[in-house]
Amino acid sequence: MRIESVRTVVTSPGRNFVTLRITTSDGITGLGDATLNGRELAVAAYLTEHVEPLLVGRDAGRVEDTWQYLYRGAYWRRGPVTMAALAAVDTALWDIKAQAAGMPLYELLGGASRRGALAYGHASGRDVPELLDSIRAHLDAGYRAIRVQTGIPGLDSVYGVAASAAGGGDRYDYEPARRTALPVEETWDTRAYLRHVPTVFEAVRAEFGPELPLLHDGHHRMTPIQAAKLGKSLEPYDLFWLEDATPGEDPTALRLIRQHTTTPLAIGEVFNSVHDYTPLLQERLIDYVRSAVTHTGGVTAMKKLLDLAAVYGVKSGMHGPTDISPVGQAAALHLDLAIHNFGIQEYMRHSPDTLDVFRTSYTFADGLLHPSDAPGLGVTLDEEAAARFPYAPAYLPVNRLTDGTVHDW
Ligand code: EZ4
Ligand code: CO
Repeated sequence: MRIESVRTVVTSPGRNFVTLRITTSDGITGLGDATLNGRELAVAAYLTEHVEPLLVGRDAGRVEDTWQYLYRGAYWRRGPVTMAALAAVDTALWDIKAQAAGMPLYELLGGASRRGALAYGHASGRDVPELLDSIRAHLDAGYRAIRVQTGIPGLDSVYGVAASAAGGGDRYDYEPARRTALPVEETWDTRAYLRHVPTVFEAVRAEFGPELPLLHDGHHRMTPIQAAKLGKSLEPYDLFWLEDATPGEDPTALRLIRQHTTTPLAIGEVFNSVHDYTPLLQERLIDYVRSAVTHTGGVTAMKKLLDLAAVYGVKSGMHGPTDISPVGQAAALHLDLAIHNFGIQEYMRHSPDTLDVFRTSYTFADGLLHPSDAPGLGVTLDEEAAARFPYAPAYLPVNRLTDGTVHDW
């Protein structure tokens, strides 16, 4: 079975997505997600100019060989653009292989290890009453684990807090993929954040009791000692994890946090290689791996990374915001179902327009996601619908401290 044609599809049903479509001589079509939020066209150009011509005519069944060919063969390896492009090729080839076998992908990865993947949703509120409403709405929508993000007194807009959290819907609207030529700027104050967050968790535990798994995302904004302090002050509220406490580039930061707190740590949504994790795993500095299939070289690379994590007792917690396309989300769900060291899966519902372009078969019931038993990934791309939503530049916000200094967002 040869690769006959390859196409990179950029579509924007509410937000931008980059999808690789590979078609074989047998007429099977495989899909891979290559979306890199705010830098979409860099990946699209990498695929169109430097990957598509290398794929046509290759044996579609040689997944590992193609991965190595594109990774080692590029000489310039790693990095978010390269690894997202490679992820899309790899995922599309797995999709094809599983469809050719007539099986859902998770069967090729070893078969199901569980009934479904525990999902967590994103509750948020500008203040505590709004947050508690949002948590209730998520529980009503079926979530059995909840990420808690909150407004900070004195700050206008804060990462993770829906602008219209009133009513507590579980639809994403807080990370505006705003169709503007320039990123929006926000103001940040870490000391105000550190004072406020423990009071919020105290209120949430008082309302919902000790059992509900609660998560929180620090979004790379703290210094190591600030993160250590937050982890310690949140210990009474028994978090499932504290995510991205410090910027991802510095593994030694985690060492310092770990010396001070038993709050479990998750990191890695901006990582793109197993090599970003090796010191963190070997020194037992983290508890959850946050990478996405989409940003870490595909199913092949994620499986190897999670197998290495398993050696150190570290579990998966794959990134699943709405800037991972339904194709990337489905790929994650097949891995979630198959691996032994599954931890939790992030899940934000995509918009109706997105789900018109990407026809999914995965299900969410009783707090658990399941990729479905459709052959392959179980997602198809409606290219006519995709063409109705042309690309528009959109950026994540940029942060500044109150004195104007640029800060991590
Ligand atoms: O900000 O995916 O845990 N989830 C996150 C996300 C990221 C976005 C960036 O594109 O941190 O909401
Ligand atoms: Co995050």
